[in-house]
Amino acid sequence: MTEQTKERNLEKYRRMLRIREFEATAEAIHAAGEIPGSLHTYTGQEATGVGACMALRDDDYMVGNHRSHGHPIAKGATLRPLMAELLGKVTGVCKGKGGSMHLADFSIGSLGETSIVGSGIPVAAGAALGSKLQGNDRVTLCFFGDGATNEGAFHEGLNLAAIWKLPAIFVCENNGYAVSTPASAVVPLANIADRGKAYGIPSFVVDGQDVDAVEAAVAAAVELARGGGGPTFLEMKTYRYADHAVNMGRVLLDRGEEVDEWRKRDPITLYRKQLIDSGVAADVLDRIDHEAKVAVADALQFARDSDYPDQLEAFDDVFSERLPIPDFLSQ
Ligand SMILES: Cc1ncc(C[n+]2csc(CCOP(=O)(O)OP(=O)(O)O)c2C)c(N)n1
Ligand SMILES: [Mg+2]
Repeated sequence: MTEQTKERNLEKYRRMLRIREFEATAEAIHAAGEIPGSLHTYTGQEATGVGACMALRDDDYMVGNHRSHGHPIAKGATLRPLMAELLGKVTGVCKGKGGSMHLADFSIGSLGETSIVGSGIPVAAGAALGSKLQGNDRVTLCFFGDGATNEGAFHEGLNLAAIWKLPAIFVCENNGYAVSTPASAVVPLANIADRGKAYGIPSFVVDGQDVDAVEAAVAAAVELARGGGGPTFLEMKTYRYADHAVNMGRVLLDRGEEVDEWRKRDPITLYRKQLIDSGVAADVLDRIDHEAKVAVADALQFARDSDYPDQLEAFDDVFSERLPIPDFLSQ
């Protein structure tokens, strides 16, 4: 293994650990009342985000969804503004006005997310169309869940990408459920990848627990898209350990021993073993683990120390005309 490959592998491990630690911390402080609203954790799905983003260039675009804390971290975002955004602070990546489901960070090509399931797919097609019209070679990668593939926006977005041969990569993170509905109950196919094939898009099933397999599949898709060959659809088989979201009311779903079964193929445990088998010393990995904890603790401290936005700025940075500030706010 070359030194460059080793460094790259350690970076994948580092980003997966950062996501896991970030999510554990977010869940804990949410329970303590420090984060308003709901929180959809990404724990268990780290390899799909990290493998995919490691195959992108820094200036490539990425579009996420409601379960997207992990995606910007996977693309290399700094943690402080992300954590501050979760806490609604002015130092947040969207100045505290977006929150958990709106972590847009243009500095790393993250075009953002929305809570409307499937809505990122036509946005990604639009970004890819923009690159094509501008004649640059940026690609756009879009993350969405299995549930999103039942939305009209999915089908419209894929069709446009196919007929216009857009430089887009569609990554379906099939974690088996949409809230409490099993994918098997609403998708009459063994593989959601078959939906991409129906649009004439090269489509593949990928082991979403294997970060190297994910990276290789996305790298091939990137090469095709950059070379003008059009979109690829990748279905990543993965799993979320936690409930759909915290603070949305307990969704009654007994997954039995399924969670434990998936934990046996935990993406971080698997990768750690793989790295050790390839000759990486355990203490090198332990140090990365420790650094991830320190980085997330630092981000949390930064977020806690930051101010809330001034309420007079509520109408800044929005597309609509500025509304008159009500008297009770301006006093
Ligand atoms: C258009 C729309 N329909 C329904 C919802 C409510 N909702 C929020 S998340 C979600 C499930 C999405 O499942 P999936 O796409 O598989 O993503 P996952 O949560 O599993 O990552 C639903 C139905 C919504 N936000 N938007
Ligand atoms: Mg799902």
